[in-house]
Amino acid sequence: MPAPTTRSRLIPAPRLLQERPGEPFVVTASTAVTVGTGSAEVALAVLTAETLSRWSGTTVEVRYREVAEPAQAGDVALLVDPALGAEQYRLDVATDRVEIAAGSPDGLRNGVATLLQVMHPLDGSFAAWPVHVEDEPVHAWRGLSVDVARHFFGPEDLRVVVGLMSGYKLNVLHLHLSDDQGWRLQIPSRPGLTERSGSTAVDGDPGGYFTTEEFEALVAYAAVRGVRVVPEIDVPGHVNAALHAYGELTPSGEPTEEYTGIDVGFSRLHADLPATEPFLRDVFGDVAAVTPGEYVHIGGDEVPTMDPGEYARLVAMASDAVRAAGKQVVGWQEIATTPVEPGTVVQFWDPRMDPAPLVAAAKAGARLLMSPGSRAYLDMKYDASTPLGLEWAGHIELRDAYEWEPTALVPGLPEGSVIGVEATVWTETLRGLDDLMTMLLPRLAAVAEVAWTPRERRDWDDFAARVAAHGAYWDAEGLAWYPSPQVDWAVDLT
Ligand code: TNX
Repeated sequence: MPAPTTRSRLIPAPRLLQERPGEPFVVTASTAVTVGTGSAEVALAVLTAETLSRWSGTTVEVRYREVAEPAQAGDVALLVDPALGAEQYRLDVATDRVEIAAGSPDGLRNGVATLLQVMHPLDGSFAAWPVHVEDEPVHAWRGLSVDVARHFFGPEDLRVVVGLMSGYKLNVLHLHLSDDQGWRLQIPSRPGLTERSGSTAVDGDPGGYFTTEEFEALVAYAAVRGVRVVPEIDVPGHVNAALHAYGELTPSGEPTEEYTGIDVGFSRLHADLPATEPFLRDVFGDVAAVTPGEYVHIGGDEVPTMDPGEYARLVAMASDAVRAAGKQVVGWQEIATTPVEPGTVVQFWDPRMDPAPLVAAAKAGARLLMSPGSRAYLDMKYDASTPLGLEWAGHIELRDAYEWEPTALVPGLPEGSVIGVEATVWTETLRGLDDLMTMLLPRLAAVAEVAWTPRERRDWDDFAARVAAHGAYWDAEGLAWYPSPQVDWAVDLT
């Protein structure tokens, strides 16, 4: 029976992979995940043992090592090795043991993700062919942004998204938590935001929102899986949900009507209203309080009617509020037209805009996160016949989502200013998890490889052959996906 080669399946492609001779490592009743006593390593070991148990139908235990010792027969050993970089790992699968060494728990998690991808069903259990992998990512920020404002996606859906992300070594979940159509995170200092704007959504569909407790639970669930949550409150445009909840934010003092259409660019804050700055301080303070991560996203996109001076004042107010709460600022690329502080993360999205301010911001110390609309906007239709999605940035077939280089998008950027890659999925047309997954899969796997794998190791034909094996996995997980005609999905993995 021909076994699938490990080479044919791994996404993202690792830097070095050598297949070794010998019989496969099989999960049995004597398999144990062994680990040191650091809390992050232990949480990872427990999760790994759970996954191996579920897949193999055998109970895999966790064993703690008080002192560092080499892997014994039967072990899946997780070892922290300070000689390796934080996200770097080494995976060795031998017939009788597995060893994963990494510079930190994040690196160990990367190694586990690779191990799980090289496993396959064998004789009623799960097995991995002997292999040696040495690997580390090109980019530190490998993200997915999900718009939970146009249509609401709650904790259950987002746990599925987080699971999928961690399998592809994506480590940032950016949540677009507010927009014209709805407000999705409870803000204790401004309860009206979710009370009055939590239940609306595009087309009058049901809305919803995260209580602070639900949000914190999701953040913790994601953290164990190596995914940091970056919350976005979009200002100074895209704010009708806020104006509907608090009339003091409008010049007339009257709240606006709720909005359930999908136009952009009509709502805005006002720098001169006395309520505006305290609103920003309260909201970003409360958002920061439920965010253990370093970053809070202030939005900043698409406010075409505002004069540049007022726009810059409002971006500065929001940025100051974020920094006062101890967090670093992330914003859409338009904020680069204002003076941004060094270290600010500027998110490129619209290739139609003049790149000069981005280059200037990067030269002044900003870091760039690459989300090009025509490659990484996974709410774009695959082709003209895709029933879901939008088309403003064109159609994005799988190959389009794969064949691009993030550091080459904006000419003239200083070396090292690109910190990463983020896919986005906007939900004007997407209702429910199946719609979301149909747009994400298979393209999310492509963007994940762009974010992880060096350019010289990426090859479309090779990717297409590997991704073909993932369809069966998505089916097994019950995930909806789009069978792109660019791939021969009919691979036999038995
Ligand atoms: C542009 S990306 C937007 C969103 C839309 C999206 C639809 C960005 C910063 N703004 O408001 O939902 O296009 O693809």
